[in-house]
Amino acid sequence: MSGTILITGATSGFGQATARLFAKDGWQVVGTGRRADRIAALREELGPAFHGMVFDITDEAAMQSEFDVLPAEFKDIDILVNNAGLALGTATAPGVPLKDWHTMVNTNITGLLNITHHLLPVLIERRGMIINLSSVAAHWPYAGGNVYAGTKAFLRQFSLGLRSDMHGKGVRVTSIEPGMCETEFTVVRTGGNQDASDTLYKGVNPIVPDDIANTIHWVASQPKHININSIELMPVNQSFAGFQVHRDV
Ligand code: NDP
Ligand code: 8X3
Repeated sequence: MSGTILITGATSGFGQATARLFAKDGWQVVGTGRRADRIAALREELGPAFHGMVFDITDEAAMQSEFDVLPAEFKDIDILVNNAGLALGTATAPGVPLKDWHTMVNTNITGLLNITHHLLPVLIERRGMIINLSSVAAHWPYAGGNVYAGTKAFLRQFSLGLRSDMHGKGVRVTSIEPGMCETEFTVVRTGGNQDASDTLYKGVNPIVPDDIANTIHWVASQPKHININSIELMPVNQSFAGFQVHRDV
């Protein structure tokens, strides 16, 4: 099976690994991101099967401009992977700058909605697929997760709602909900602190980007009568803790 896949956030982590895997498997790949140098490097690496789009996903006009010049051979998009996203900070709610909450909502929700809405007609026409990158944070609360976790819970529920709305149209929708995966995620979350990222993942044997790319590929490879609604996956070394209890004494 092959076709055309559009992956948001292809300049790093899950998105980059997914672009590489699908290109290797013979797909036409459209990859997006803000970092033009990374998009150019992917084009160099993957060749003419890759088309890059450089825009900030929160900027609807910039997104539209890139679609206006999308070459004909990349227009028939079969799969949208909504992957671009970020967490900012690990502080509890009172300590988080409001602008960080806005950035997470604008990126993980509003930007994702813009591109999804834009591509729904072609995805319906092609009886395509939408794969959304949610998170274990959608299910399992932790201190410091606040708005990031909220955006991922939105995405999980939005995926289920889209499934209902696509009823009878042959469009498949999947929510992928990973736990700890070592990418640039924690470097971004900590404002560029590579040491904090290295410390977080040390000894965890975390998920790696290729694991998520393989999961996305597996979802995309299912027969057309099967919809994978959601997949939650974690490193073996990450699990659950109990409730926290504060005593007023
Ligand atoms: P990375 O930081 O490695 O990659 C994030 C990608 O998102 C980059 O390509 C980045 O591109 C893109 N991106 C971020 N903000 C914007 C923006 N405003 N406009 C356009 N693109 C943007 O992280 P991951 O690969 O780990 O994360 C991918 C997704 O998976 C995210 O949605 C994340 O929430 C989710 N996730 C991650 C987990 C983890 O533990 N790593 C676990 C569960 C879910 P650029 O900077 O070039 O714009
Ligand atoms: C991020 C997953 O486990 O690092 O979406 O909070 S985790």
